[in-house]
Amino acid sequence: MSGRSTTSFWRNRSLLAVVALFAVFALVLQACSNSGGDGSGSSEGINERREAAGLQPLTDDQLMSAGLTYLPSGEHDPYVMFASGGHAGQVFVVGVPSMRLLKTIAVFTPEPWQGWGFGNIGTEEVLDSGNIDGREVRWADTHHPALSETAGDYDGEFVFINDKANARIAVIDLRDFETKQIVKNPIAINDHGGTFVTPDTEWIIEGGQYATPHGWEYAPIEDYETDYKGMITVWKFDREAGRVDESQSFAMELPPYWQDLCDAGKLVSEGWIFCNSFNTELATGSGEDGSGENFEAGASARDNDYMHAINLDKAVELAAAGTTFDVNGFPVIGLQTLIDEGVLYFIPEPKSPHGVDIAPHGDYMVISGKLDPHTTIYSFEKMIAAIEAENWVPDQYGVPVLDFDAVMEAQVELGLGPLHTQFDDKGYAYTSLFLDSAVARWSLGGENYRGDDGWKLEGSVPVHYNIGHLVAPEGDTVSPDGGYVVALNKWSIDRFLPPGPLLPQNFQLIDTVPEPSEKPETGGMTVMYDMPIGMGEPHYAQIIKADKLNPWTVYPEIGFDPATMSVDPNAPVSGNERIERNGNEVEIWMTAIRSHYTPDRVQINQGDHVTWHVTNIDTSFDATHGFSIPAYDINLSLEPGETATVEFVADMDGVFPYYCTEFCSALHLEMAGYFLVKPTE
Ligand code: RUQ
Ligand code: CUA
Repeated sequence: MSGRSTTSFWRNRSLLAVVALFAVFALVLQACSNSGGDGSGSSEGINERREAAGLQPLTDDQLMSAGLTYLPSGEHDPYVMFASGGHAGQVFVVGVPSMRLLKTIAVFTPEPWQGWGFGNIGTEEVLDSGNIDGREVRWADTHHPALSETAGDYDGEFVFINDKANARIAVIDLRDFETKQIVKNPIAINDHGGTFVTPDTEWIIEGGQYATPHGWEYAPIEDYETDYKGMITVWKFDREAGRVDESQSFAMELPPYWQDLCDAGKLVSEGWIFCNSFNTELATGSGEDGSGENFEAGASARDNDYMHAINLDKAVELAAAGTTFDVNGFPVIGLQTLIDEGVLYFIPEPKSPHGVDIAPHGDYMVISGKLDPHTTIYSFEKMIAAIEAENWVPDQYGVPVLDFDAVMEAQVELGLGPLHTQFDDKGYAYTSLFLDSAVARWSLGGENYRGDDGWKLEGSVPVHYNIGHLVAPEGDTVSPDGGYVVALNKWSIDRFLPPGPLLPQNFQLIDTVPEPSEKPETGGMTVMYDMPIGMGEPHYAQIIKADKLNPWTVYPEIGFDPATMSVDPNAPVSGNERIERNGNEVEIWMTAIRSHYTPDRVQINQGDHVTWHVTNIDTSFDATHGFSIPAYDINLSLEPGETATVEFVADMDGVFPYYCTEFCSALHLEMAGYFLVKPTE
């Protein structure tokens, strides 16, 4: 926070950056000319080698990009990006600036490498908690990861993520990068504006999307205006327990507009949340008979939709006082109560908006309308003044709509299809332009940012192609870092060898260190690196300083159960391995260590009910063991110290060799056992 209040500070910082960049250039040039003789290490030498390998020669700019993104073996990235996995239902962990995929965290979807959902009852229970009315749902459309925050800054303790398709949210503990909880929203069947956290992670926001009747009960579409409902749910997060506390969470009933992205206020605006919306037209589609307009046209007819500004502090009081009604046993504050108690206000926002992003000081709300070339910046202070002056007219549901001109601070024309915005440490903002396939860099005005120099476009850089979100290091916190932007592109078209007609998505790393004046054609920005993602379409991402993460490399004690994050007193440990039989009940306590299981032969009878506990008693870095049983669909991944249990009825007779799926030692192939199921007849 310190020192970010004066523009002269920014100018000095910019000057420093220019000087530093020139120094780097000078070094590169010097290195090139020094070693030009024998060719090795120079751009000439590199290009000779490239040509021989059938690659294109590099320009000096490209050589610079390569040098700024390459990490020699063993060097770690200074930043880590958590990216949604889209309809893969997972979360990707990527090093920045190397853009190397470090892990895919299994969340809503079974994933065998991590042994997620293949018999380990700890993981099955987490997945089952996301079942809907007793039905197993084993995919998700993850959209917006949110790192936990302390005082508005990422603290590296947890990541949350929503499932747009089924309105669920998940909690991932960053001590072991494992999912601990999935919560199904009891009133909505889909969501979008989640997850976003309040500055101290007391609340996790989940905004709705396609309105349905509460509890997704049937109601005729003709009754859309009265029976269909929008919603925002706020989940109470219990940091101590590392879990959402459903008993203290609640929702708000909203008009059946399609709520979209949300963001939490911070600093001056702490205690408020903001969500944009579309389909204030109340379009209901065209139907079989072709009457009515399809959603594409119907939901974008009006010039304005409504940003929802919600006084969260007041809503929390109302919920605590029980001023709610029940939907599926979940408390909901009614729309009329929200209006009467001054909790909910609307602010007109340009045509078909997408994304609301709160500036680092909490003073501005930035909205972009997909069908408007401007980004619109609203002042929180002006919003409060308009509320106090009752400068509003009610909408069709009686919600006060604040006067646009009274609340708007500035509009900056950026280009076509502006979507999402991130911030840096120099008072610049970056907005994705979907239709232009570009990233625009612009300057925030006002005393907290670039003063009189602000509210103007600095330039744009083309990206490839169809950018959705973009992300900058700590770029949505109270103290963004700057230096990079990652464009999360929906299409890659010709960027990579086509692996069939389903093409990878494309993450592009952009250098934002140079000032706009140094490279006016692109506002100072350069695309440095392309990273294909051959999995679900990622939406949002967040980038945290790597040194804020402090994960375990082995579990703290032998017999540790990740489901409870504590030692399981019943865990097998060295010396107590055994098989106990009690009629049809067979219970096995087994240990795994390089390179054997104890016991390595288990004989039972067909039809026995088996409870099989396994502990990895290895305690060294990276000494993971697997445990797989063929045909029974069982596969565990046991990190050092971890214990897990599988439970099943051995209804198939036969001989089933079990083995370790991780190449853990020279005698890994010998890390096996026989599971013999003797037929009953
Ligand atoms: S989305 S491309 Cu956040 Cu789900 Cu905007
Ligand atoms: Cu343990 Cu292979």
